[in-house]
Amino acid sequence: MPTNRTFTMIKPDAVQDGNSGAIIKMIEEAGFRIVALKKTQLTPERAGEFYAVHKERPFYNDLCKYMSSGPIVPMILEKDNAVADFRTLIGATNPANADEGTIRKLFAKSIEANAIHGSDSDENAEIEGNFFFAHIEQF
Ligand code: DGI
Repeated sequence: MPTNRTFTMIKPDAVQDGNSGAIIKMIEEAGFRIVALKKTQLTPERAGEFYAVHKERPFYNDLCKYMSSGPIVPMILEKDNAVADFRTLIGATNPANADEGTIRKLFAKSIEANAIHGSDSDENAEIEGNFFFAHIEQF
């Protein structure tokens, strides 16, 4: 049974461009409740840990560099069917393929600087949320 939480982070390009507020507004208007939220910055090492699953991919080093290049806004979100509905709201990884009205279509610059992350499974949502937030911050 799908859990009702997912994890997201607004990525450095979108934070830098001043789009955090507009993105959070879209998330709340889509019916997600914010369970946890902060502004922080990853070191390249911590970005590498977060994206360890992509270690063998050719874009891994660039991704870690990019994800540690500026502040990010990680969040835990709650809604029925959260993981799948949030992936629909953000759109395809490559903004060129993202549907109209999705967050990536509106705010992403490239396949790498694609504005926002969304967990791809309930299991990863839990792991990723715990990567950024202590249990007492998740309510
Ligand atoms: O779950 P997604 O974020 O949509 O995509 P993913 O889990 O396949 O990849 C994680 C991030 O890695 C993605 O948001 C941006 C980056 N990425 C994925 N594929 C490529 C990529 N970056 C580059 N430069 N080239 C790629 O082909």
